[in-house]
Amino acid sequence: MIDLPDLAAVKSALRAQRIETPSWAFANSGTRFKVFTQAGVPRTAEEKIADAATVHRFTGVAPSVALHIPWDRVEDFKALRAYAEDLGVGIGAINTNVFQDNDYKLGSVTNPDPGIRRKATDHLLEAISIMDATGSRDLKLWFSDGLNYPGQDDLRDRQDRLAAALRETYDRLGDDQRMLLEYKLFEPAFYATDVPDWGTSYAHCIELGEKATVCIDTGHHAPGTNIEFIVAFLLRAGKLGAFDFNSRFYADDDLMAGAADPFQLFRILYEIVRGDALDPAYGINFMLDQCHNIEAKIPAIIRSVMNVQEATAKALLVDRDALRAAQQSGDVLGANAVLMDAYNTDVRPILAQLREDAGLDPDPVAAYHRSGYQQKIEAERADGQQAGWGA
Ligand code: PSV
Ligand code: MN
Ligand code: MN
Repeated sequence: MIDLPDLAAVKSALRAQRIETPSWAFANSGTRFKVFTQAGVPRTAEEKIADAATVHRFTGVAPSVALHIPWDRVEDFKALRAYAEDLGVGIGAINTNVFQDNDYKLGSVTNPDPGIRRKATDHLLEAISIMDATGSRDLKLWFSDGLNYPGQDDLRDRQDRLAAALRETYDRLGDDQRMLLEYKLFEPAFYATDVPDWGTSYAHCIELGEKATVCIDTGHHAPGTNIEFIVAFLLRAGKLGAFDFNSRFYADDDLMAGAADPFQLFRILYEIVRGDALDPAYGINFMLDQCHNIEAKIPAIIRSVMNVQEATAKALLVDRDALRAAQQSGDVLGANAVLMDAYNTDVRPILAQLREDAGLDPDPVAAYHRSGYQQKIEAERADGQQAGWGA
């Protein structure tokens, strides 16, 4: 018989949990081989926000949507914020894009050409002005900068250029604003990436100051990387700021969170629970960063939110007293069994009950399909240019 921790505490932690959805996941996307377009996909930033609000309406835990600039550029960001708030969601992280311009072939903020570095840094500064208008707290930076060939550029000079751009950007942040520095081992550069790993991101964040923290995109590591170790280390150092959740089988697959390896998601969330970092007041932004190339987008995002909730519920069910006792006494198998007991618990009834208590349908995907929203957007969005990755 498994000794479950206080269920009321588990439920209240799950009620407080927040997951941020990415505007671009509602748009058309694909691989470099083909983009399969879907009916009803948003044409504008407003329509992406409307879809994000729909995900929140059925899940109750996704009250903010991250934007990507320039994909979501509008004339009036204050009006966009008001539009989102009217629909019951807020605008979350502002993601910058210094990877889709011909000028950035040899890099953005690390480019050897100072004029191109200026252009890239100005984009980062402009993103902070957008945050001023949207009320966003988080500036999310990911750089595609890197090298394809040994000798192509000076590895160390590029770190100096990166540090200078980050410093200028950091110094422009307001009191309530933060910088999230995302890392990625490879792609589009293949020999060397300028922010390849958590250690590089962490070192720059330490140098910058307390408003700079690391963003872990779960798809950005070498196969077999122990991501929960990174989580534990960064939490201990007070430098974990955000997640980009998604699943991978091979590379940066951007599949639904919790689909490829739910056990890994559980282990990550156990470290979050262990570090008392689940509560939104702690400040971690739990975002999704996904692309739904062949599956229906809104149900896939609802499913992803549910997968994160399920992994969280299991993490909260770990009997931490029993785990500690087993660890202290060197009971290897006992300690492992405590963790596995929680992982193997079917938490779906707890989450269904939680939703019913909150006045939601216990099955958000089925409720979405019944709602008629999909038919409505397919009819309403039949004309015009659909938004896509890069549009
Ligand atoms: C890069 O692979 C990345 O994970 C960054 O977060 C980008 O902003 C995003 O994907 C674009 O989809
Ligand atoms: Mn990402
Ligand atoms: Mn990625």
